[in-house]
Amino acid sequence: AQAAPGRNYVPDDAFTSSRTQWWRDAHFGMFMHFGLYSAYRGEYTRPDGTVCRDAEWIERQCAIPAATYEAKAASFNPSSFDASAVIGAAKAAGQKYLVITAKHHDGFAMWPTAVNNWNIRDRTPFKRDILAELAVAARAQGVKLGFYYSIWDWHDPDAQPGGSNYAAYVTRMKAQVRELLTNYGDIAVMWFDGEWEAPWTAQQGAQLEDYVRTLSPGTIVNNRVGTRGIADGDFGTPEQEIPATPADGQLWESCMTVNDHWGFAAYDTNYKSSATLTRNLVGIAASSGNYLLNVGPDERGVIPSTAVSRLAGVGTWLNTNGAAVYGAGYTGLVSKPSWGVVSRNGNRLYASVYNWPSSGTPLHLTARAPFTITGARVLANGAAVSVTASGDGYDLRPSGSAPDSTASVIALDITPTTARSVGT
Ligand code: H79
Repeated sequence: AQAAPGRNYVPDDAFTSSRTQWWRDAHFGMFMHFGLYSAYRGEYTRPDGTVCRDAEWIERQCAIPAATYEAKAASFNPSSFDASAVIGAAKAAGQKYLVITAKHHDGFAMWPTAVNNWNIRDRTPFKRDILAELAVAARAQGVKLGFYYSIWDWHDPDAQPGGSNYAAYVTRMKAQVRELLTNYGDIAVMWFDGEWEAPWTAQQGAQLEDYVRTLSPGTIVNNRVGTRGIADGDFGTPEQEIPATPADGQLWESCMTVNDHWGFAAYDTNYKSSATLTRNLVGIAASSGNYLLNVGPDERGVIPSTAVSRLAGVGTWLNTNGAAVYGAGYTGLVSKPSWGVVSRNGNRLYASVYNWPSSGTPLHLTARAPFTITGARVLANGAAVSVTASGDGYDLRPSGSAPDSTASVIALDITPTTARSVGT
């Protein structure tokens, strides 16, 4: 959304617009960092034999000579890339959309762009159009598709600091964005990055946001297109964090890695557990945010199997407990309890219990506004839960042992309320 330059940020229609409804309900997407950097597998061996490690930043962090990085493309052949399997992994995880790095900071296009020859068709033996294959598979399986596009570009000569013709680069950027928004069917999300690097300006950000809106009015745009208050898209983008107090008048999405890197790094086996990923998702959804969880396919184009299985664990949990996430959001009705989180969808609260009580011990809900509970049951098994008014709220007493050690959900019917699945 845009506000006039110089004005303070004002909340926009993204909170309530039918344009963003699917995104606000979905809460969970897959981020995929896949590019020429993936060919390094996270390691660059210097001419002197020493090894430097990094992922999608490897060209910069390891000071790989430009000619060396360019030559790497001749051996980039991710022939095991299987778009149906990728989309299938997202579906199995319960993710409703995929955002793929069409172009990262290295400037390398993962599609056969007509704008330059720094792309997968002109430089690799692989040649296939990753984006087209994903578009077909995503449509077939009912997953929405978005593109990540880095405004910061380490390769285009006109985009370099001190370059003589940045305007020419911006023209090429827009031509690439046009390709992305017109050649692959409906594009659900445009996810820009690197907008903080000079000489990109707030005005150029506003023009680019306008450009996207004109070409594709339905596309949801992230805030890294420009500068807050001038061009800040539809949603904020906390990176590798779950903000404690996210409510600031803008939709938001936390992008986070499943291990410790965005791009593939063979040495990085520090995968988060399915339980951690699930609780991240539940907590984010209960604050009306989205969770964009990243995976990095390897040099063959294959998502590491550990990543796939950890994501699948989230999907298994969602198969039973998805009502606590999909279509749900923040409730101002109760304080956040110590034993879990509470989300809300209309006249139903979902108490996701992380620490299940021993028999008879109550889970206390502190009410911040008046409401009554007319029914309570455990989603996993339908077991009734005893509810009693207590002090500043209610005590819930479930019986038996926890149906799920990650999070067991108690659904509470409440009355009277105003339906509200997002809020501040
Ligand atoms: O695409 C992912 C990152 O590559 C990108 N945004 C996410 C989604 C990003 N670009 N820049 N930054 C994030 C911030 C810069 C971080 C840095 Fe570093 C710290 C650059 C150098 C030190 C991270 C750690 C990259 C290299 C080492």
